[in-house]
Amino acid sequence: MRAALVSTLVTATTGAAVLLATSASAGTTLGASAAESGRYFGTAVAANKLSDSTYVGILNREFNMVTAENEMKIDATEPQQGQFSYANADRIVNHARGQGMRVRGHTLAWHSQQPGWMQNMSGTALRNAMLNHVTQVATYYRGKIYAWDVVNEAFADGSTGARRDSNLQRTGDDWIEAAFRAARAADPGAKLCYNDYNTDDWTHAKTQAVYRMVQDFKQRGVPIDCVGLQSHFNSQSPVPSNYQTTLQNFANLGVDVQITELDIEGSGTAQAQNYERVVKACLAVTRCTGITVWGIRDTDSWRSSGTPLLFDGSGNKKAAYTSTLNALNSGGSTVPTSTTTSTTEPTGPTTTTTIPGPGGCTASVSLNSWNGGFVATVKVTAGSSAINGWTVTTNLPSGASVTNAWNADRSGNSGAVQWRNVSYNGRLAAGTSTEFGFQGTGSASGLTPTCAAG
Ligand code: G2I
Repeated sequence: MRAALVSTLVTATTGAAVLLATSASAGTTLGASAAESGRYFGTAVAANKLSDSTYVGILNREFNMVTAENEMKIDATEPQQGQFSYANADRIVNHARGQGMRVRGHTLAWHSQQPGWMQNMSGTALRNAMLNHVTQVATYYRGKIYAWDVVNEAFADGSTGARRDSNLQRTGDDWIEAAFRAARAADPGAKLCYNDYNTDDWTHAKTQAVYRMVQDFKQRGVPIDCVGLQSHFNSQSPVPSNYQTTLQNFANLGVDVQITELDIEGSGTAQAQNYERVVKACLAVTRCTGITVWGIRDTDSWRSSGTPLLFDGSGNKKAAYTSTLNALNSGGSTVPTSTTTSTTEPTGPTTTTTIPGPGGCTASVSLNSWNGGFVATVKVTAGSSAINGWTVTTNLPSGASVTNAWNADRSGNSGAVQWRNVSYNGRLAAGTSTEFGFQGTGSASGLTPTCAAG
């Protein structure tokens, strides 16, 4: 009798241990779950809500990427020509980075939310003002932005596949590529995205037109690294059945794909199922690198009456939250540890190497090289245990030296250069990653970083 009881207890204990092990392998927040396949999960943030403790509590707990909802737009950052204003954007960027979150920059060139002085400009003066804006803002935030929405919403809706008419478009068709070139020169370590809405259905003329532009940019060496699909869905604009096809077709052009402003109007099970479909479509596409929802609580949304987000007005998780988390935990393709970004003047293939380090982390590098210079993006990934800090060593070939760097402290600038985490990116949960980068002169081909934890 006594023996039987002990045996039952052991069985129960074993069962509990198995359950714990199962739940420990799945993330319990959106950000952690997305990170398990190398992706991020982000949200739009409004600076004036950073004093709302419910809002900030959810933000810090759930998300690992942030987009300023309005604070980095042209009217906010250059309200008077030549006078730049970053206070509200800085509040968001500093909050995000202080929490170890990354930042998407939204947006450098757009027909909307232009300050009055720009709305009234045209021709060469406007083109130059736009390029100066791109250069100034991207330079100010250089090294702090994961991806820029360089150009936003430049194509017309409807069946024409034409560019949207705007003062920027009237400066000449090449305004988009000029903006991308200026952004690359100003912030060479950031991914550069084209971002738009109504580009989710593969059969739509607008989707096809954006696709052709990206294809053309890739063929001609215009620097573009990613396409953002805003993905604002409701009953007039539902999640299309070919959504995954659209994501995959853009990715096949050699760019990353990001879902940049997701919201889906509705409620209950129907809304939850739509979120699940969108998340699963991204997870199925290797180069779909992350998802951002356009706000935290329904009451924070630009379409609040449609209750399109993952938390209700009180900050409670909705059914859509649960289906999103479960979908993120259901697996899917893993984002490659390194992605290649384009350069204006490529001189050879990008080199990517992964070498396991001695203690608990690995590092891989993605190089953008041109004649006489390079930008290296290094990805540091924790092994099967969490780490509290890391040191990466890069042995630069002779003649190469580092000119500037971001997201890591450096010792040395040639030969064996050591890189140490900074305050906000040393702690990495098991299997998660962070990136730092540096720019240099000479050639860094064949770079093989090693990583040590601690
Ligand atoms: O419209 C939804 C999004 C479509 N894609 C580009 C995004 O940048 C855009 O975001 C929205 C913001 O969510 C709104 O918050 O962009 C709107 C403006 O185009 C933003 O609305 C503006 C209001 O129009 C202004 O009256 C207000 O002063 O928000 C401003 C700040 O609250």
